Amino acid sequence: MSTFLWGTATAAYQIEGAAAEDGRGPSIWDTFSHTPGRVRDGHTGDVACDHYHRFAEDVALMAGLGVNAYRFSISWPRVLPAGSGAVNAKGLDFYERLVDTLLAAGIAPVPTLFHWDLPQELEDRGGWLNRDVSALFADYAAVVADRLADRVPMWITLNEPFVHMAFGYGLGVHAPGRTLLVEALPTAHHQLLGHGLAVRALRAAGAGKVLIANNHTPVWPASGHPGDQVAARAYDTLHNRLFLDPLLLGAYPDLSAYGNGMDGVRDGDLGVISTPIDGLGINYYNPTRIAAPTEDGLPFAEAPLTGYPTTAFGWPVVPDGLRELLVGLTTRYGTALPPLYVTENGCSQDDTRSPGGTVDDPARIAYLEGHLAAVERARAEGADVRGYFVWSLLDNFEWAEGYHQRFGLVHVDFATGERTPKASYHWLRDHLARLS
Ligand code: PNW
Repeated sequence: MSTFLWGTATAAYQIEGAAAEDGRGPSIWDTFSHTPGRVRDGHTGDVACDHYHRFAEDVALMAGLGVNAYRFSISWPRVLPAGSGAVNAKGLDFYERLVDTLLAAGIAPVPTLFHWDLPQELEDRGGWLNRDVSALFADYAAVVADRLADRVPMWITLNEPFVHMAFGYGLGVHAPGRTLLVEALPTAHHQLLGHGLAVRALRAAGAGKVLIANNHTPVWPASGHPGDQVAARAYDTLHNRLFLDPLLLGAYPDLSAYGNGMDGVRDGDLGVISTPIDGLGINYYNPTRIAAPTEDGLPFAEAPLTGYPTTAFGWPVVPDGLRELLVGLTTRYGTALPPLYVTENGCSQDDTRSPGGTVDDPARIAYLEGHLAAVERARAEGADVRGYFVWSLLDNFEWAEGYHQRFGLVHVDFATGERTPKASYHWLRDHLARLS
């Protein structure tokens, strides 16, 4: 797989639906979305895009787009309904059907093993605050690899352990809805430990390449004032270094801005976490502007980043931030940095289907054009970027926003499940055709 990977990305809970079908167990996102007040308008992933039943149509859409890779995620509770113990063969069968359909279409399957849908039973045992979950994650990785390692060329262990820690355990805006602030830090260590153990389990099962997909951001101090500079460094430590230094350098960064730092690190853990990987997945959405804290609690405050176009989410559109990030990581980590893959990049827009059945999304085309050019500039400046995956193939369940944020290249009518390729889909198809 030395050719550049062009793909789209999705995640199980966001698209599959079939939440209670074929033996799938509940995850923390089922619990969270069914708790009133947690997700906008009470939306849930019960049906979502019904991809569980419509996956063949979705693979055909990707084939029509001309991509050579697909990043999806495997639902842990579909494979192991209680998180550990009994294997649900029907769950594995589904992913085997998906993988075989992709391969028949000439599309490389790139599964992510954990995209936030922890089996509820493991949350009941403390979730990622419980160190035991790290080893159970590796056991689950081995179960999936036993079935699929012969056909899957590239694996991703975790999706965005930073966002899962910060939103799920720190701020409570994602499942499992805990509000622990800095007390959430052990979930970083346990996720990273789970990653390292899973890398080893995957290799033992004969898996191909193994990556992790991190969410990273360029951190911009709000001003030159020392307080803002110090806060920006503290934020960079939490969002970027905490999830890369242990992986690539075998050591945690200085976490003294976060109280007692990292509890619960045992001898040998960092050796496991820094097990070599074959690539680093980068999910990029926007830079982050940081100012000195205004109240007690965290050592930084997020400041608005104005003067840029915004997505429907209100996120600033800053394509050059992707170049800055890719080149900045290359400079920071040097030879310790494995090849880079942009595993997510995209935007939500208020896309509507016209009576004629078309979906015009010029802002998404401009977004993609800008960010693809930024990847090219990064490569010209020495960043070893080997792939780019658009978030997302389909409009889908956007976590706490429910179905309100549409990120897809393909429009989904959630009442009927009908798929309509947007203008951006046709644009990307033509763009990829020109490259080959
Ligand atoms: C990612 N932030 O989440 C996830 O991997 C996807 O599942 C999600 O649909 C996509 O980005 C769009 O939100 C993020 O606020 C959530 O920095 C929040 C942030 C970044 C990424």
